[in-house]
Amino acid sequence: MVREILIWPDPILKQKAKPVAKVDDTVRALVKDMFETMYAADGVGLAAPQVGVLQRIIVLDTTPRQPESKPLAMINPEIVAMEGETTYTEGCLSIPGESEDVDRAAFVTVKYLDVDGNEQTLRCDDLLAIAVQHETDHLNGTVFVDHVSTLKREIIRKKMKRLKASRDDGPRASASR
Ligand code: GNR
Ligand code: NI
Repeated sequence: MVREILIWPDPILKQKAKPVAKVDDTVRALVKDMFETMYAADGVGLAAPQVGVLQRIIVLDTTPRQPESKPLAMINPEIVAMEGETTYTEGCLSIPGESEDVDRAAFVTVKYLDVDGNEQTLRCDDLLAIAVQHETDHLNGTVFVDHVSTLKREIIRKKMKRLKASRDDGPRASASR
């Protein structure tokens, strides 16, 4: 089931998500919905708080629609090492149409539970390293605009206010605002 993605700013997106106590069928059903939602929205990652669930779960696929596409679901992910520096122009499904440069670590090592509850460790590079940092930010109540200047953030806040207004009562009504 494709779920609705919350648009920033939303109080849910500012909260810290809770660790998953047990990887059970409810968690696996949520992971399935998160993949469906991420692919439907053409994203490369999605964090549970974006669909209104304050649990520490993220899904990733940095090469969707490719034969070697590798869907990754991470439960209780924890970045245990960061190396190097890089800058990437990031977007977010909760901030549609906007993108800004964000400084990140170039490589991250992440520990997590897979959907079978087994502990995994993965060293990530390229877009996957960026996405893991972007998604774990979501679990801590942070979005990419929290890493840019106040001015840029406030401009984006106004744009999202207009976007939400147009979704709430149609583009016609918001055209006069
Ligand atoms: O789909 C997404 N693309 C993206 C591009 C650059 C840096 C980060 C991302 S993650 C984003 C999906 C999303 O909002 N996940 O929370
Ligand atoms: Ni995002």
